[in-house]
Amino acid sequence: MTAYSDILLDTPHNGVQLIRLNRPEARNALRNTLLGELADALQNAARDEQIRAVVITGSDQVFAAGADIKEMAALDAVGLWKDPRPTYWKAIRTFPKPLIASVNGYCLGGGMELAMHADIIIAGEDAQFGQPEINLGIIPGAGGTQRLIRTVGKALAMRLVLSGEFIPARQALTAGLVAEVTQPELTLKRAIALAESIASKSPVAVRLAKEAILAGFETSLSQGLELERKAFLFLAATEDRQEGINAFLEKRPPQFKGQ
Ligand code: CO8
Repeated sequence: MTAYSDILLDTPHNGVQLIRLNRPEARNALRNTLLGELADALQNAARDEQIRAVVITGSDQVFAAGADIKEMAALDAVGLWKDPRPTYWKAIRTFPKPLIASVNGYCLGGGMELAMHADIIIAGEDAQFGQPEINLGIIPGAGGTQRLIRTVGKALAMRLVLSGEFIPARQALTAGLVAEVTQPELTLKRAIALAESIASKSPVAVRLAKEAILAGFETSLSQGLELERKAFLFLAATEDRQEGINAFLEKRPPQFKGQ
């Protein structure tokens, strides 16, 4: 397995790869090394048929405190333009398998944008979400303004981005940012259990479901319905669909193979 410095990879278990952000001294600030390693790990996970879902987590105190302010402060406009970060973000954005963020503590700036790249966020009661870039005289730069309005609507997106105020997990749940709130000590356990449950489904159906839902973010309803219809028809030709139906009729658990 590749050796990384800023992330830790657990041995995949029950089809789930756990990735831990691991820069405690900098509150998991997303320096280039970290984002590059994350992109690389996800690209490997995308190729590995044994891995059917990925969970990303931070520490008990912080998911990630944002971009690495010290690293980015050194970059002028041309430096930012040449920076590899957009390539890393693209690799995270296009990861085709389910990605679950398990969030405890601070989830700020680029850290919140990373969590929003996940398909599902599970948050501990202690989690705090915020886009404090405005306090630095800048704005979110990894999709924060766009994903927030599509996820929580204009009122809260404006409040978060313009004021830099944080919101607690419960409010993030009500706003639709977070899928579920847990006791802080149970967050990772729940995220892994959910990932394992998803990993036991047909990987083809899961992949197409993710693709169809994400398409809903950026396409018209009629185009989205068309895409869903085609994916639905495609799945009719898979062995997994037959296995799912047979298993139901035979009153046994299905064994999906991704075919
Ligand atoms: N980048 C770099 N280092 C950081 C960051 C960060 N985002 N966050 C914390 N650190 C470092 C601190 O500098 C400190 O280092 P040192 O020990 O060398 O002084 C160490 O981590 C510990 O930090 P604290 O003592 O502040 O830890 P606390 O547990 O008391 O507080 C907080 C944790 C609340 C998370 C606090 O650290 C904080 O507010 N961090 C910054 C949050 C923030 O503003 N995030 C948004 C970043 S901006 C962004 O994501 C997008 C664009 C960035 C471009 C910047 C260009 C100028």
